[in-house]
Amino acid sequence: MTEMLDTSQQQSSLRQEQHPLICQLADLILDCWQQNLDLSPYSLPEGLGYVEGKLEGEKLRIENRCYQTREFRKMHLELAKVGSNLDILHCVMFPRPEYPLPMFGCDIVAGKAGISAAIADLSPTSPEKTLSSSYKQQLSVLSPTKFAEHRRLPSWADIFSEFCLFVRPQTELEEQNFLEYTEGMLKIHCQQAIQAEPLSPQQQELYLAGQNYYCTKQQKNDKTRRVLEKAFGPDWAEYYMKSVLFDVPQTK
Ligand code: BLA
Repeated sequence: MTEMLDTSQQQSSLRQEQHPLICQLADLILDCWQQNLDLSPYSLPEGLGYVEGKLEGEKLRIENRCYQTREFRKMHLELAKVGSNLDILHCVMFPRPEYPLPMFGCDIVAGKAGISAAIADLSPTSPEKTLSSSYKQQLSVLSPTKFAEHRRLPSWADIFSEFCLFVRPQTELEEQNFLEYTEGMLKIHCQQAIQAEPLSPQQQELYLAGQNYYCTKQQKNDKTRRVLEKAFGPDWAEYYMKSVLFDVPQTK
C-alpha cells in the first residue's frame, strides 16, 4: 500500500522505455495530483497492477497506478508497451458521484514514426452534456496553439467537450504544446474539484448516468480493444475494458 503511494519511487522499468512525451506527461500528471489533492491508494482488481500478455505477435506490458481522493472515486494512470513498437499512456479521473465534475481523460499513442494520436479532454457528465460555466470560462483561457494536423474523432466519440484537443503532433514544439494544454486542463480540474460542493441524491443519479454514458462510449473504441485482444484474447480484453479502463460506477 505505501509503495503505491510513494510517487518518488515511480521510476518503473516500463516508464524508462517509453516515448519521452509519455514520460513527461506521466510525471506531470502524478506531480499535479500530488500537489493539488490528498491521495489515498486505490486497489485495482487482484493482479492487475502489472500485466504481461502475449498471444499472437508481440508482447504487451501494462503498468497501472491508481489513487482516490475526497473528490475522485478513481484516478487511473496506465502505461502500456506493445513489443518495441507502440507506447501508450492512458489516464482517466472518475469523479465520485457526489460531485458535479467532468471526466478528465487523455491518451497518447506513440509508434515508430512518432506520435499518431494525442488526445486530452474534460468531458461533461451533466444531464445537459455540457461543462459548467466556470469550467468553460477557465478552459477558454487556455486556447491551444495551432497544430498542423488535427484528427477527426470517430463516431462513438460524442462524449467529448468543445475543449477536446485531438492531434497528431509533428514536431517537438507541437508535442510540448500538447503537454502544456493538458497540464492547463489538469490544473483547472484539480482546483475546481477541491472547491466542489456535493449534489443532492437526485442530482447524483443524473451525473452518475453521465459517467455511465461516457464509459459505455469509451468501451466502443475498437482500436484499444484490438490491442488488448491480440495479447490477451477477447474475453480478457472485454473484462479489462469494463472493469479497469472504463468501469461503470455502481449506484449506492
Ligand atoms: C486511439 N487507442 C487509440 C489507438 C490505439 C489505442 C492503438 C489508435 C491510435 C491511432 O489511431 O493513431 C490503444 N489506448 C490504447 C490502449 C489503451 C489505451 C491499448 O488507452 C489502454 C491500455 N482513449 C482512452 C481515453 C481517451 C481515448 C481516456 O483510453 C480519451 C480521453 C481516446 N484513443 C482515443 C481516441 C482514439 C484513440 C479518440 C482514436 C480512435 C479512432 O480514431 O478510431
